[in-house]
Amino acid sequence: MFTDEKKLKRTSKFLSLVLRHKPQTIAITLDENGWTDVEVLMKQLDAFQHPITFQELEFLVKNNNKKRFAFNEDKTKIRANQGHSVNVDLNLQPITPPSILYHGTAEKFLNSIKEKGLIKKNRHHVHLSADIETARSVGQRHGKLIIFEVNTQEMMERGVLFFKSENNVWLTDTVPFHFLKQID
Ligand code: HQG
Repeated sequence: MFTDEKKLKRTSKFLSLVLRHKPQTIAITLDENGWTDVEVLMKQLDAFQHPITFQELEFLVKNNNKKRFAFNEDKTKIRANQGHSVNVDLNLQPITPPSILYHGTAEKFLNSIKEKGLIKKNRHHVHLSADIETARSVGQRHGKLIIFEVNTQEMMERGVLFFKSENNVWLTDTVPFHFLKQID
């Protein structure tokens, strides 16, 4: 099956691109909740030089290191669990987060974050994690790492809403700077 780790990673990245950002790359569409038809997806992946069998797709959904994708119940549809820039409604329900969450980012963004807080840029939400390790790996992608502790307790008390994606990424709209404490 997917013994080739490199192919797995490459396909996962490509799926992230088409299921979160640019479905038009392979001429597919996402419905308002982000779902796309599995058969059509496979046909188009094939047509655009990223062939994948259904068994491989199942393997990828199940074993993806961040559980980035999900099937519907009968596995006729698939979507990304979070991270979209296209306008989809994932029907996320507000939920109470732990009293502290973390956000890893790069030092080069610090001045702008001081000014504007954490903003979502292209994505639907600011992404936060329950553990420092995740924050570390997310932040390192952008440059010299800094890590913030987010005072979610106080944000909650002020009525800010939090959501959690299927794959346990904590999401919120913005985080004003005064709720952040740099810890690393
Ligand atoms: C930064 C991965 C300047 C923000 C991860 C981040 C995550 C600001 C970058 C998911 C800013 C945006 C998302 C401000 C925030 N001024 N920079 N005011 N506010 N930033 O990639 O959180 O692998 O859109 O700190 O696991 O790094 O794709 O967000 O550094 O869950 O599945 O702007 O992506 O998941 O970068 O990562 P991103 P992120 P996947």
